[in-house]
Formats: sequence, C-alpha cells, structure tokens
Amino acid sequence: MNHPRIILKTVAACAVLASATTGFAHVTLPRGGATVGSDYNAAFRVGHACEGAKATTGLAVRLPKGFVLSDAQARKGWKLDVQKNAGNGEVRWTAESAQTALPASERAEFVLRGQVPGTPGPLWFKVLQTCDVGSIDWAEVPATGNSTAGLKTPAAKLDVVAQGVATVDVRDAWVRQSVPGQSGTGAFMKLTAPTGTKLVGIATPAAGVAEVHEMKMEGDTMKMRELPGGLDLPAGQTVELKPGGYHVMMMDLKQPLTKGSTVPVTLRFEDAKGQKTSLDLKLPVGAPEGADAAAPAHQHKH
Ligand SMILES: [Cu+2]
Repeated sequence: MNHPRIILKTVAACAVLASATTGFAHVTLPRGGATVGSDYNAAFRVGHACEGAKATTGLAVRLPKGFVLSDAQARKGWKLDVQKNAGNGEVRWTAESAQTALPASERAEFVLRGQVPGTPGPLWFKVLQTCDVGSIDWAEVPATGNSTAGLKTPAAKLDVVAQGVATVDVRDAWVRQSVPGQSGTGAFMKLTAPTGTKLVGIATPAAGVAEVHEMKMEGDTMKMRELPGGLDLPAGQTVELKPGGYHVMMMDLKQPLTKGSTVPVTLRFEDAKGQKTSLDLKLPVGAPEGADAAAPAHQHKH
C-alpha cells in the first residue's frame, strides 16, 4: 500500500518546482524590508522576458502612494523617463534599439531610489514589462494580507517595518522537536539582510538559554560553541542556519517541543553602526519537507 504516498510526494515535488520557476520569472525587489521613513534603493530584478518573447524592451514602474522618488538609475542604450507626480508617479526605461534590449536569457536590475512612507505596511510597486512580443503587467496585489502566494503576476512588494524592527528576511524557519527529558534542541532558518547586519542574540520563553552556535572540527571531533560576536549577515547574502552548521541552540527546555506546535522566538540584530533591531517570530516545530531531517540529532557538547 505504498502507492498513494508515492503519488502524493511526486505531486508535491512538481508543485515546488513550478512555483520556483514562476518565482524566477517575476519582477521582484531583493529580499528584506525597509525601515519607515528611510531612503531605499529599489533594485527591480527582471529575470525573464515575456512568454514567447526574445527580449525585454521596456520597464515602467508605477510609484506607490507615499513613496517619494529621489532619482532613477540610467541604463546605457535605454531612454529614461521620470514622472514625479505625487500619487501617480512613474519611472520608465525603454530600450533604444533591439541591440540594447535585454535578452530573454539574461537577468538585470533596474534601480530607483526614494524615501519610503512613515507608516509600516506592505508597499506595492506595479511594474509593466514590455517585450518585443507582448507585455506582462506585474500588478496583482492580494485582497488581504501581504502574501503573493497564488498570484500569477504579483506586483513587486516591499515590507515597510516600524522603527526598531529588523529588515531581515527569514525563510524556512523551524525548530527540531524534542522528547521528554531532552534538555536542548536546535532552530534553523535562512536569513537575508538587505543591508549588512549581525544576528547577536535570541530569546524564547521555551528555553532557559538560547544562543547562536557554530560547528567546528577540533581534531577529529565535531564541536559546537557560541559564536563570539554573533553571526555575520552580509548585505543581500542568504545565510543558512542548518543541521550540522550554524544553528540556534536552545538549552534548558521548559517542556518537550512537539511536532506541529510553534515556538515564539525573538531574534536580535545589531548593524555596524550599533543600531539594534529585533524580530518576533513563531517558529513551527518539526522539519519541513525537504529539510535535512536525517542529520544527526542535536547533542549539546562543549
Ligand atoms: Cu549548539
């Protein structure tokens, strides 16, 4: 009676693959948010031409209400038009010839700068991509919430966060489940900071102590220890905390962490200027599909 399970797994794998492909084709902003009222470099990534087209020939970004444009980056061989009208401003790049158009197989960034609004919330940039054949209007906005999941042609989203809230993007976060009597476990995630920062601390009511750990070979034994000075998150680079690598160590667990429950966690960051921010999250307990759950169980040795 293995068949139903196998079929289910295949379907799930296809779904993941399909969404990854569409994700690549979307016009998006880099991972991570922006602090209220801050200056933001909006680098729109164009990863693919319109369906059946050979090249992207134009990109028009409609500026959302509350975003104050300062300037837009010119592109060689492209005409730049800027309309600063309050409320319906637009920045438009148009290829001057077929030679300077962006080939379907190449990726590029179209950059504009400006100040984000003073109130937190998602900011949607609607982008019209024009190609030698056809066009795509990346203009879909979810009816509620701020997830673009399920949208075919989502607008590019920027999360504007309150002062003191980290702009770091956190994905695929999870906590390894624990059994009664087990004192420690690990938490794992992918972190992307839009501007360089450091993960300097963790707090959770589920554990007496939580630390950022690294794994290191000492002679022929793998040992782990707290990262002195925190975990570096270079700008725009995704840093992965995973079994066998960097991880959040939770010690003196208050109770067993059962699969399917969630653990509240506060991540604390500090940038090079000493600016402190934090992020409150609820992490699911249990390895997600595709995670390296087969890695050796987390043992605490110092
Ligand atoms: Cu550890």
